[in-house]
Amino acid sequence: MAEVRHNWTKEEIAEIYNSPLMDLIYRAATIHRENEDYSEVQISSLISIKTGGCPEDCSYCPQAARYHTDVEVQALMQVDTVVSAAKKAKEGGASRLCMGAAWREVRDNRDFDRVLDMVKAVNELDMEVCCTLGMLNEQQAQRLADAGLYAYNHNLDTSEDDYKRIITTRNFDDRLNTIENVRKAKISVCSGGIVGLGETTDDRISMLFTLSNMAKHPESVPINALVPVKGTPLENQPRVPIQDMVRMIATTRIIMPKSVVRLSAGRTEMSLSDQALCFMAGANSIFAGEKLLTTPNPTFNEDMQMFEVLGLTPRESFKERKKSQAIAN
Ligand code: SAM
Ligand code: DTB
Ligand code: SF4
Repeated sequence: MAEVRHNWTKEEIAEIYNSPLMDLIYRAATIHRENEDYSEVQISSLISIKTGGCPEDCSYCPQAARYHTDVEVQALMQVDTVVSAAKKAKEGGASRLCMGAAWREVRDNRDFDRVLDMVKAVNELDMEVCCTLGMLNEQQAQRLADAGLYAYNHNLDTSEDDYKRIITTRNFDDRLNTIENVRKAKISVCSGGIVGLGETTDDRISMLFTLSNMAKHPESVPINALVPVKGTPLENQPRVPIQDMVRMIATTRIIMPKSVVRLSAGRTEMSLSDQALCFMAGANSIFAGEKLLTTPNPTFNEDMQMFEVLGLTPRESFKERKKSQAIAN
């Protein structure tokens, strides 16, 4: 059984990342197959509950107010709309609903109260509820936990050194603080990054170093391929070669063997065989549904056909919690 380590060095991670591709995939696949449910893929559905008009300057993001993109600003959704979308996602096979808001941070106002109501309502549908709302303080994380939030997504996106090139309106430590607040409230942590921002291999390794040296690894690690959007500073970035995605996913699987690794944004540009390589390399989660937050994603039907071809099955909700309860009883 692969040991869960929290003391990986950058040199060790670099050696894994740079190993011959076939060896790397084989090693990651071997570790992944030690997990009893290796053919199960966790399906999350994304919903943008508040779109665009964000004050931050994340250079990849179509929702930043300062860039001129085609994204239309939309105020916070009503609870009913979110509940209908959640029901539809559940029927399509999603076990988790992730609600995203184009906010820099959560404020203690009526909008936050409404998000708490959304969390309660989706929880009642027996779905894992996830939010990604920007920065949180300890009290806000606790209020989300009390409402029944299962997971919180807050990505590092790139390395500490590269951070200022990508975002200037907050710093890397702000990100780590929010993750710490989420941990303190005992909410499951979802944190990963983006490949294709123009970062170096060292930046990728350094980001994985930060994640894998956390006292507890994030339960989910999303690996996004940049979706270059017209109007953002990164609009002309070339698409990430598939081997880079595979290297990132395999390295993540090897150094965080028990985490769920999510093949996240960028799947519309990937063939079935590209994605098969990612699953072989240890990816065991996807975002499903025809839209991510503002950009396209494969449809549920396309994904179900892919699962059929690859012999993969959707994972039921609350599996981790059920597993630990079974052990405790
Ligand atoms: N505003 C909150 C925040 O930044 O934490 C939550 C929403 S934000 C859109 C969530 C994540 O989406 C970002 O951290 C980033 O990793 C990812 N993302 C945004 N735009 C992207 C793009 N064009 N391509 C790939 N990933 C992207
Ligand atoms: C994550 O790691 N990727 C998702 C989710 N967490 C919130 C977001 C991807 C966004 C891609 C660009 C868009 O659709 O706006
Ligand atoms: Fe705002 Fe989040 Fe987009 Fe950054 S990534 S501009 S914080 S919505």
